[in-house]
Amino acid sequence: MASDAFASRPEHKFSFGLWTVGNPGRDPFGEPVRPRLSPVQLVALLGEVGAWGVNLHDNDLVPIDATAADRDRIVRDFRHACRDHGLAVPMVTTNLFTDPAFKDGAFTANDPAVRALAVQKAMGAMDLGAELGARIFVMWGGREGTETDGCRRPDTAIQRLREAVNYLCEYSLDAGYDYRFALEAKPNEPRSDIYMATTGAYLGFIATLEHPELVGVNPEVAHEHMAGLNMTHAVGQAWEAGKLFHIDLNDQVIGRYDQDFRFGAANPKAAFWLVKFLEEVGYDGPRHFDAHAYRTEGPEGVKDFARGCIRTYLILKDKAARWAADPEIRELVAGFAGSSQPAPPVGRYSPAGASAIKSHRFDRVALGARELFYERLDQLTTEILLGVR
Ligand code: GLT
Ligand code: MN
Ligand code: MN
Repeated sequence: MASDAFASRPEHKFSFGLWTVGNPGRDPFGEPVRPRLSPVQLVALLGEVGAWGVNLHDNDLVPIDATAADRDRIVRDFRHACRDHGLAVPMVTTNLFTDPAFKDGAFTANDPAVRALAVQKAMGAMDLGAELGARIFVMWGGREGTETDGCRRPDTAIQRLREAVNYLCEYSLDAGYDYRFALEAKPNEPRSDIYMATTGAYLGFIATLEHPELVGVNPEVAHEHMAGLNMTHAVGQAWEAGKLFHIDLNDQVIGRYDQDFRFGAANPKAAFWLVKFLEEVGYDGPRHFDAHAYRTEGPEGVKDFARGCIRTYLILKDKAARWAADPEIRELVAGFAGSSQPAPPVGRYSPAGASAIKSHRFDRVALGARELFYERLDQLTTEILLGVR
Protein backbone atom coordinates (compact mmCIF):
# COMPACT_ATOMS: atom_id res chain seq x y z
CA MET A 1 0.00 0.00 0.00
CA ALA A 2 1.33 3.44 -0.94
CA SER A 3 2.50 5.44 2.07
CA ASP A 4 0.11 8.33 1.32
CA ALA A 5 -2.77 5.93 1.94
CA PHE A 6 -2.29 6.97 5.56
CA ALA A 7 -2.45 10.70 4.86
CA SER A 8 -5.16 12.77 6.53
CA ARG A 9 -8.07 13.92 4.37
CA PRO A 10 -10.77 16.43 5.35
CA GLU A 11 -13.50 13.77 5.39
CA HIS A 12 -11.66 11.97 8.21
CA LYS A 13 -12.35 15.02 10.42
CA PHE A 14 -9.19 14.75 12.51
CA SER A 15 -9.09 17.47 15.14
CA PHE A 16 -6.86 18.48 18.06
CA GLY A 17 -7.45 20.80 21.00
CA LEU A 18 -5.25 23.87 21.36
CA TRP A 19 -4.37 22.40 24.76
CA THR A 20 -3.07 19.15 23.21
CA VAL A 21 -0.36 20.30 20.78
CA GLY A 22 0.00 23.38 23.00
CA ASN A 23 0.79 21.31 26.09
CA PRO A 24 4.16 22.64 27.31
CA GLY A 25 5.05 19.48 29.23
CA ARG A 26 4.37 20.65 32.77
CA ASP A 27 3.50 17.85 35.22
CA PRO A 28 2.99 17.75 39.00
CA PHE A 29 6.75 17.24 39.44
CA GLY A 30 8.27 19.43 36.78
CA GLU A 31 8.19 22.73 34.97
CA PRO A 32 7.35 23.19 31.28
CA VAL A 33 9.93 21.77 28.87
CA ARG A 34 8.67 23.30 25.63
CA PRO A 35 8.19 26.90 24.53
CA ARG A 36 4.57 28.06 24.72
CA LEU A 37 3.16 28.57 21.23
CA SER A 38 0.43 31.14 20.64
CA PRO A 39 -2.98 29.97 19.34
CA VAL A 40 -2.07 31.38 15.91
CA GLN A 41 1.21 29.39 15.89
CA LEU A 42 -0.68 26.27 16.98
CA VAL A 43 -3.13 26.65 14.12
CA ALA A 44 -0.17 26.80 11.71
CA LEU A 45 1.29 23.66 13.30
CA LEU A 46 -2.02 21.83 12.98
CA GLY A 47 -2.31 22.86 9.35
CA GLU A 48 1.20 21.50 8.76
CA VAL A 49 0.45 18.07 10.27
CA GLY A 50 -2.79 17.68 8.30
CA ALA A 51 -5.48 18.34 10.91
CA TRP A 52 -8.98 19.28 9.76
CA GLY A 53 -10.16 20.98 12.95
CA VAL A 54 -9.00 22.80 16.06
CA ASN A 55 -10.92 22.77 19.35
CA LEU A 56 -10.48 24.98 22.35
CA HIS A 57 -11.40 25.93 25.87
CA ASP A 58 -12.38 29.61 26.19
CA ASN A 59 -9.12 30.34 28.03
CA ASP A 60 -6.89 28.41 25.63
CA LEU A 61 -7.63 31.33 23.32
CA VAL A 62 -8.75 34.26 25.45
CA PRO A 63 -7.07 34.80 28.84
CA ILE A 64 -9.56 34.75 31.71
CA ASP A 65 -8.88 38.43 32.54
CA ALA A 66 -8.79 39.77 28.96
CA THR A 67 -10.56 43.06 28.23
CA ALA A 68 -13.37 43.10 25.67
CA ALA A 69 -11.07 44.83 23.17
CA ASP A 70 -8.29 42.24 23.70
CA ARG A 71 -10.80 39.44 23.30
CA ASP A 72 -12.06 40.77 19.99
CA ARG A 73 -8.54 41.24 18.61
CA ILE A 74 -7.47 37.73 19.71
CA VAL A 75 -10.57 36.14 18.20
CA ARG A 76 -10.12 38.04 14.95
CA ASP A 77 -6.46 36.96 14.60
CA PHE A 78 -7.42 33.37 15.39
CA ARG A 79 -10.22 33.34 12.81
CA HIS A 80 -7.82 34.64 10.20
CA ALA A 81 -5.26 31.97 11.09
CA CYS A 82 -7.93 29.24 10.84
CA ARG A 83 -8.99 30.57 7.46
CA ASP A 84 -5.38 30.81 6.20
CA HIS A 85 -4.60 27.23 7.25
CA GLY A 86 -7.97 25.77 6.27
CA LEU A 87 -8.98 24.66 9.77
CA ALA A 88 -12.54 24.36 11.11
CA VAL A 89 -13.48 24.94 14.77
CA PRO A 90 -15.94 22.08 15.32
CA MET A 91 -16.01 22.08 19.13
CA VAL A 92 -15.50 24.45 22.03
CA THR A 93 -15.66 23.99 25.77
CA THR A 94 -15.09 26.01 28.91
CA ASN A 95 -12.34 25.73 31.42
CA LEU A 96 -14.04 25.25 34.78
CA PHE A 97 -11.09 23.58 36.48
CA THR A 98 -7.98 25.83 36.46
CA ASP A 99 -9.12 28.93 38.33
CA PRO A 100 -9.08 28.69 42.17
CA ALA A 101 -12.72 29.85 42.23
CA PHE A 102 -13.60 26.36 40.99
CA LYS A 103 -11.45 24.42 43.46
CA ASP A 104 -14.53 22.69 44.95
CA GLY A 105 -16.48 22.35 41.73
CA ALA A 106 -18.23 24.67 39.29
CA PHE A 107 -21.83 23.65 38.50
CA THR A 108 -21.89 21.42 41.59
CA ALA A 109 -20.15 23.80 44.04
CA ASN A 110 -21.86 24.54 47.33
CA ASP A 111 -21.56 28.30 46.88
CA PRO A 112 -24.38 29.62 44.64
CA ALA A 113 -22.08 32.44 43.47
CA VAL A 114 -19.55 29.88 42.19
CA ARG A 115 -22.34 28.03 40.39
CA ALA A 116 -23.57 31.25 38.79
CA LEU A 117 -20.01 32.19 37.79
CA ALA A 118 -19.66 28.79 36.13
CA VAL A 119 -22.87 29.31 34.15
CA GLN A 120 -21.72 32.82 33.18
CA LYS A 121 -18.38 31.44 31.96
CA ALA A 122 -20.05 28.61 30.03
CA MET A 123 -22.41 31.06 28.28
CA GLY A 124 -19.40 33.21 27.35
CA ALA A 125 -17.66 30.15 25.90
CA MET A 126 -20.80 29.34 23.91
CA ASP A 127 -20.81 32.89 22.51
CA LEU A 128 -17.16 32.50 21.57
CA GLY A 129 -17.71 29.12 19.93
CA ALA A 130 -20.70 30.37 17.96
CA GLU A 131 -18.53 33.19 16.62
CA LEU A 132 -15.99 30.60 15.45
CA GLY A 133 -18.60 28.31 13.87
CA ALA A 134 -18.57 25.54 16.50
CA ARG A 135 -21.69 23.36 16.83
CA ILE A 136 -20.48 20.99 19.56
CA PHE A 137 -20.08 22.08 23.18
CA VAL A 138 -18.13 19.66 25.36
CA MET A 139 -18.63 19.65 29.12
CA TRP A 140 -15.94 17.96 31.19
CA GLY A 141 -16.40 18.49 34.90
CA GLY A 142 -12.83 18.11 36.09
CA ARG A 143 -13.48 19.69 39.49
CA GLU A 144 -17.04 18.36 39.88
CA GLY A 145 -16.17 15.86 42.56
CA THR A 146 -14.79 15.33 46.04
CA GLU A 147 -11.91 14.36 48.25
CA THR A 148 -14.22 14.02 51.23
CA ASP A 149 -17.89 13.20 50.77
CA GLY A 150 -18.58 15.20 53.91
CA CYS A 151 -18.70 18.33 51.72
CA ARG A 152 -22.05 17.61 50.00
CA ARG A 153 -24.45 14.81 49.20
CA PRO A 154 -23.88 13.23 45.79
CA ASP A 155 -27.57 13.50 44.85
CA THR A 156 -27.41 17.24 45.54
CA ALA A 157 -24.44 17.48 43.17
CA ILE A 158 -26.35 15.70 40.43
CA GLN A 159 -29.36 18.00 40.88
CA ARG A 160 -27.11 21.05 40.54
CA LEU A 161 -25.47 19.60 37.45
CA ARG A 162 -28.90 18.99 35.92
CA GLU A 163 -29.95 22.57 36.66
CA ALA A 164 -26.83 23.90 34.90
CA VAL A 165 -27.14 21.67 31.82
CA ASN A 166 -30.85 22.53 31.50
CA TYR A 167 -29.97 26.20 31.78
CA LEU A 168 -27.30 26.04 29.08
CA CYS A 169 -29.60 24.12 26.74
CA GLU A 170 -32.19 26.90 27.09
CA TYR A 171 -29.51 29.52 26.51
CA SER A 172 -28.42 27.77 23.31
CA LEU A 173 -32.01 27.65 22.04
CA ASP A 174 -32.71 31.23 23.08
CA ALA A 175 -29.58 32.51 21.32
CA GLY A 176 -30.25 30.38 18.22
CA TYR A 177 -26.88 28.65 18.54
CA ASP A 178 -27.88 25.13 17.54
CA TYR A 179 -25.32 23.49 19.86
CA ARG A 180 -25.19 19.81 20.63
CA PHE A 181 -23.75 19.24 24.12
CA ALA A 182 -21.31 16.36 24.65
CA LEU A 183 -20.79 15.34 28.28
CA GLU A 184 -17.38 13.83 29.05
CA ALA A 185 -16.96 11.41 31.94
CA LYS A 186 -13.79 10.73 33.92
CA PRO A 187 -13.50 8.73 37.14
CA ASN A 188 -10.77 10.73 38.90
CA GLU A 189 -8.00 13.33 38.42
CA PRO A 190 -7.89 16.13 39.26
CA ARG A 191 -10.42 15.28 42.03
CA SER A 192 -10.07 12.13 44.06
CA ASP A 193 -13.50 11.10 42.76
CA ILE A 194 -15.36 12.87 39.98
CA TYR A 195 -19.17 12.70 39.75
CA MET A 196 -20.51 10.93 36.66
CA ALA A 197 -17.48 8.67 36.48
CA THR A 198 -18.38 6.78 33.33
CA THR A 199 -20.00 7.36 29.96
CA GLY A 200 -22.80 5.04 31.06
CA ALA A 201 -23.49 7.28 34.09
CA TYR A 202 -23.93 10.24 31.74
CA LEU A 203 -26.23 8.27 29.45
CA GLY A 204 -28.47 7.65 32.46
CA PHE A 205 -28.31 11.32 33.47
CA ILE A 206 -29.19 12.62 29.97
CA ALA A 207 -32.57 10.89 30.10
CA THR A 208 -33.46 13.08 33.12
CA LEU A 209 -32.82 16.41 31.35
CA GLU A 210 -35.36 18.87 29.96
CA HIS A 211 -33.81 18.73 26.48
CA PRO A 212 -32.31 15.24 26.19
CA GLU A 213 -32.32 15.59 22.39
CA LEU A 214 -29.64 18.29 22.63
CA VAL A 215 -27.31 16.32 24.87
CA GLY A 216 -25.00 13.37 24.16
CA VAL A 217 -21.61 12.15 25.32
CA ASN A 218 -17.92 12.59 24.55
CA PRO A 219 -16.28 9.31 25.60
CA GLU A 220 -12.48 9.36 26.02
CA VAL A 221 -10.28 6.27 25.65
CA ALA A 222 -8.06 7.20 28.60
CA HIS A 223 -10.96 7.93 30.93
CA GLU A 224 -12.55 4.54 30.31
CA HIS A 225 -9.19 2.75 30.59
CA MET A 226 -8.35 4.55 33.86
CA ALA A 227 -11.40 2.88 35.33
CA GLY A 228 -10.42 -0.46 33.82
CA LEU A 229 -13.34 -0.32 31.39
CA ASN A 230 -13.74 -1.18 27.72
CA MET A 231 -13.90 1.99 25.57
CA THR A 232 -15.44 0.23 22.60
CA HIS A 233 -18.31 -1.02 24.78
CA ALA A 234 -18.94 2.49 26.14
CA VAL A 235 -18.86 3.91 22.61
CA GLY A 236 -21.14 1.14 21.40
CA GLN A 237 -23.76 1.99 24.00
CA ALA A 238 -23.51 5.70 23.22
CA TRP A 239 -23.79 5.05 19.48
CA GLU A 240 -26.75 2.73 19.87
CA ALA A 241 -28.52 5.39 21.93
CA GLY A 242 -27.86 8.03 19.23
CA LYS A 243 -25.66 9.90 21.70
CA LEU A 244 -22.14 9.71 20.28
CA PHE A 245 -21.82 13.47 19.69
CA HIS A 246 -18.02 13.61 19.92
CA ILE A 247 -15.08 11.34 20.80
CA ASP A 248 -11.71 11.87 22.51
CA LEU A 249 -9.01 9.56 21.14
CA ASN A 250 -5.82 8.97 23.11
CA ASP A 251 -4.38 6.12 25.19
CA GLN A 252 -3.78 5.11 28.78
CA VAL A 253 -2.39 2.11 30.65
CA ILE A 254 -4.89 0.89 33.25
CA GLY A 255 -3.92 1.84 36.78
CA ARG A 256 -1.33 4.50 35.91
CA TYR A 257 -1.40 8.29 36.27
CA ASP A 258 -3.43 10.33 33.74
CA GLN A 259 -1.22 9.65 30.72
CA ASP A 260 -2.97 11.17 27.68
CA PHE A 261 -0.73 9.18 25.34
CA ARG A 262 -0.75 9.30 21.54
CA PHE A 263 -3.69 7.31 20.14
CA GLY A 264 -2.86 3.60 20.07
CA ALA A 265 0.43 4.04 21.96
CA ALA A 266 -0.44 1.79 24.90
CA ASN A 267 -3.18 -0.61 23.76
CA PRO A 268 -3.09 -0.98 19.98
CA LYS A 269 -5.52 -3.89 19.98
CA ALA A 270 -8.12 -1.94 21.98
CA ALA A 271 -7.57 0.98 19.57
CA PHE A 272 -8.14 -1.40 16.67
CA TRP A 273 -11.53 -2.61 17.97
CA LEU A 274 -12.54 1.01 18.52
CA VAL A 275 -11.55 2.16 15.02
CA LYS A 276 -13.18 -0.92 13.52
CA PHE A 277 -16.41 -0.06 15.33
CA LEU A 278 -16.40 3.63 14.37
CA GLU A 279 -15.74 2.80 10.73
CA GLU A 280 -18.28 -0.03 10.57
CA VAL A 281 -21.12 2.06 11.94
CA GLY A 282 -20.13 5.10 9.88
CA TYR A 283 -19.50 7.56 12.72
CA ASP A 284 -19.09 10.88 10.93
CA GLY A 285 -18.39 13.30 13.77
CA PRO A 286 -14.98 14.76 14.55
CA ARG A 287 -12.17 12.33 15.42
CA HIS A 288 -10.59 14.39 18.14
CA PHE A 289 -7.18 13.54 19.57
CA ASP A 290 -7.17 14.62 23.21
CA ALA A 291 -3.59 13.74 24.06
CA HIS A 292 -0.17 15.33 24.26
CA ALA A 293 3.42 14.57 23.38
CA TYR A 294 5.77 12.92 25.86
CA ARG A 295 7.52 15.40 28.14
CA THR A 296 10.80 14.44 26.47
CA GLU A 297 9.70 16.12 23.23
CA GLY A 298 10.35 19.55 21.78
CA PRO A 299 8.54 21.34 18.94
CA GLU A 300 9.45 18.71 16.33
CA GLY A 301 8.44 15.88 18.65
CA VAL A 302 5.03 17.51 19.08
CA LYS A 303 4.53 17.25 15.31
CA ASP A 304 5.68 13.62 15.41
CA PHE A 305 3.07 13.04 18.12
CA ALA A 306 0.26 14.67 16.14
CA ARG A 307 1.16 12.94 12.88
CA GLY A 308 1.42 9.67 14.79
CA CYS A 309 -2.16 9.96 16.12
CA ILE A 310 -3.51 10.47 12.60
CA ARG A 311 -1.34 7.80 11.03
CA THR A 312 -2.18 5.17 13.63
CA TYR A 313 -5.91 5.81 13.20
CA LEU A 314 -5.64 5.39 9.42
CA ILE A 315 -3.43 2.30 9.69
CA LEU A 316 -5.99 0.74 12.04
CA LYS A 317 -8.76 1.70 9.63
CA ASP A 318 -6.88 -0.14 6.89
CA LYS A 319 -6.40 -3.13 9.21
CA ALA A 320 -10.15 -3.14 9.93
CA ALA A 321 -10.84 -3.37 6.19
CA ARG A 322 -8.36 -6.25 5.91
CA TRP A 323 -10.02 -7.96 8.86
CA ALA A 324 -13.46 -7.69 7.25
CA ALA A 325 -12.16 -9.02 3.91
CA ASP A 326 -10.03 -11.87 5.30
CA PRO A 327 -11.50 -15.18 4.02
CA GLU A 328 -10.64 -17.19 7.14
CA ILE A 329 -12.08 -14.52 9.43
CA ARG A 330 -15.20 -14.29 7.29
CA GLU A 331 -15.69 -18.02 7.58
CA LEU A 332 -15.30 -17.95 11.36
CA VAL A 333 -17.67 -15.01 11.71
CA ALA A 334 -20.26 -16.68 9.48
CA GLY A 335 -19.92 -19.81 11.63
CA PHE A 336 -20.85 -18.15 14.91
CA ALA A 337 -23.41 -15.74 13.47
CA GLY A 338 -26.05 -18.38 12.69
CA SER A 339 -28.08 -20.67 14.95
CA SER A 340 -26.87 -24.19 15.66
CA GLN A 341 -30.38 -25.62 16.15
CA PRO A 342 -33.96 -24.56 15.43
CA ALA A 343 -35.44 -22.30 18.11
CA PRO A 344 -38.38 -19.90 18.43
CA PRO A 345 -37.31 -16.25 18.04
CA VAL A 346 -37.42 -13.98 21.08
CA GLY A 347 -38.25 -10.66 19.36
CA ARG A 348 -41.07 -8.55 20.78
CA TYR A 349 -43.22 -10.06 23.54
CA SER A 350 -46.50 -11.72 22.71
CA PRO A 351 -48.43 -14.30 24.77
CA ALA A 352 -48.25 -16.78 21.86
CA GLY A 353 -44.51 -16.23 21.44
CA ALA A 354 -43.99 -16.66 25.17
CA SER A 355 -45.79 -20.00 25.22
CA ALA A 356 -43.79 -21.13 22.17
CA ILE A 357 -40.55 -20.33 24.01
CA LYS A 358 -41.78 -21.93 27.26
CA SER A 359 -42.73 -25.18 25.56
CA HIS A 360 -39.71 -25.46 23.26
CA ARG A 361 -37.31 -28.34 23.94
CA PHE A 362 -33.76 -27.00 23.57
CA ASP A 363 -30.75 -29.31 23.18
CA ARG A 364 -28.95 -27.50 26.00
CA VAL A 365 -26.05 -29.97 26.07
CA ALA A 366 -25.40 -29.40 22.36
CA LEU A 367 -25.48 -25.61 22.92
CA GLY A 368 -22.86 -25.93 25.64
CA ALA A 369 -20.72 -28.26 23.53
CA ARG A 370 -20.61 -25.97 20.51
CA GLU A 371 -17.04 -24.86 19.80
CA LEU A 372 -16.64 -21.18 18.93
CA PHE A 373 -13.03 -20.81 17.70
CA TYR A 374 -12.46 -17.38 19.24
CA GLU A 375 -8.82 -18.32 19.91
CA ARG A 376 -8.38 -18.76 16.17
CA LEU A 377 -10.25 -15.54 15.49
CA ASP A 378 -8.19 -13.52 17.93
CA GLN A 379 -4.90 -14.98 16.70
CA LEU A 380 -5.83 -14.03 13.13
CA THR A 381 -6.65 -10.54 14.40
CA THR A 382 -3.29 -10.38 16.17
CA GLU A 383 -1.49 -11.49 13.01
CA ILE A 384 -3.22 -8.77 10.99
CA LEU A 385 -2.17 -6.21 13.61
CA LEU A 386 1.39 -7.52 13.71
CA GLY A 387 1.64 -7.20 9.94
CA VAL A 388 2.15 -10.83 8.96
CA ARG A 389 -1.31 -11.26 7.46
C1 GLT B 1 -8.55 18.21 29.95
C2 GLT B 1 -9.13 16.83 30.12
C3 GLT B 1 -9.74 16.35 28.87
C4 GLT B 1 -10.96 17.14 28.49
C5 GLT B 1 -10.68 18.54 28.14
C6 GLT B 1 -11.97 19.27 27.95
S1 GLT B 1 -9.54 19.32 29.12
O1 GLT B 1 -7.35 18.13 29.24
O2 GLT B 1 -8.11 15.92 30.53
O3 GLT B 1 -10.03 15.00 28.91
O4 GLT B 1 -11.49 16.57 27.33
O5 GLT B 1 -12.28 20.13 28.99
MN1 MN C 1 -10.92 14.60 26.95
MN1 MN D 1 -8.29 13.12 29.59
